[in-house]
Amino acid sequence: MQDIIDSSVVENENAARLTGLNRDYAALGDKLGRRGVSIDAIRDKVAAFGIAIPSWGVGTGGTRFARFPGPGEPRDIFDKIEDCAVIDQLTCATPRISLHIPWDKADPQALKEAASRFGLGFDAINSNTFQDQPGQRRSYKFGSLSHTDAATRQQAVEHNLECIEIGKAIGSKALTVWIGDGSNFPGQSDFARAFDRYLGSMKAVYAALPEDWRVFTEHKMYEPAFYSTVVQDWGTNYLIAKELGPKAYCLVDLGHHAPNVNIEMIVSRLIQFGKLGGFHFNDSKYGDDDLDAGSIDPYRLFLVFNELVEAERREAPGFQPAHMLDQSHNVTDPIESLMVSAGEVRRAYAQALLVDRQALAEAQEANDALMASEALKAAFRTDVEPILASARLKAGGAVDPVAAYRASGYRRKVAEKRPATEGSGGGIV
Ligand SMILES: [Mn+2]
Repeated sequence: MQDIIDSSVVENENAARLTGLNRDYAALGDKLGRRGVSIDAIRDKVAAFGIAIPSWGVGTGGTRFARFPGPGEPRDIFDKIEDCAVIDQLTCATPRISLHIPWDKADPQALKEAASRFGLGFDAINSNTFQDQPGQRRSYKFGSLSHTDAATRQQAVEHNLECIEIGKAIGSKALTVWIGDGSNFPGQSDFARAFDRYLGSMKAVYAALPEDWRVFTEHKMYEPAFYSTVVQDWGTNYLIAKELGPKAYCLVDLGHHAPNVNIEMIVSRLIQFGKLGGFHFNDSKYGDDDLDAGSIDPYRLFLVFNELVEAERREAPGFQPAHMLDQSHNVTDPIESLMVSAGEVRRAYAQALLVDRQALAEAQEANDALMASEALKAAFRTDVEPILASARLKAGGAVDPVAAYRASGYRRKVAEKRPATEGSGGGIV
């Protein structure tokens, strides 16, 4: 397996941090040991927790106002795969890439070879019927899978079928469908008829799924349509999964909810009824998926993971969620943001593993609200960084991925061979 960052850079950076890490790990291990928790067992679970990188995430994102690209932007999917390989080499947390079609369209064999050089595989494949592509016969301006015109719906269905074929060739096991369909004016769209048309289209997509595949539908409350969207919330998403059948699951993008919505409770409901397919992790202050995971509300991320760990512990039927980042890196180096974000997701997982579940259950049974809350807070307050760093080090990664990345000069080196990209125009990520 090929390394992109020179291993001597990583070794030097790690050597400078090794003594401190060992002391911190021993101190935390001692503290957890007094509670009957094995730090090594927690570290091994964290080390086995993988998060997929979306191919589009390694390019600088933007808004509809502007995009400000950085140096060395990836030119194509093969550059993106190399950037993803850097992230995985240093974090040892991101072994799979999630492709987006048609943005990443290339010879499937070449894609497989490029990824496997770095020990990477492919996660869910993403279809795109929210924008028009050059030469496309029919426009998605007024929708795709729910369009009033049958031929436009058929075109959108066929695109999803093509995504499944590409996915089969590269080893994906799931299709993620997010649509931009909706309306901007009250009365513009008949809610029920649009949803009927969407379900009809998705049934045709579902019928083409291979036996061992799953389809994830992703809800979003607004944008690009600003009055209504066809798949607006988890309730509609659940109806879709129920209508389609056992291979259909709901995908929860943390940013796609109204402010203050209790997302961890949605997660619990979907787990309880066997329809949680996976996540797009990110954070948001006002709306959508613009910010890095854990950057605004790490406690909420932890509360989501509290539900996931509980489901894992009780072996909830059908519980096999996919984990992916989906965020827009507008002002940072995307590689750095993705490394830090993968760490934040693992941090929430590690903290959730530390919840004293017996104490929590007892407090719940006794209606002791304060101690129930404290059971969660005690785990959340634990600084698990030594566990995360040790998991990376043991797997051959960097104790401090951002420091190793900066020391490597990777961005400067790729900027020499990748020409600067245009900064103007809106940036969809
Ligand atoms: Mn998403």
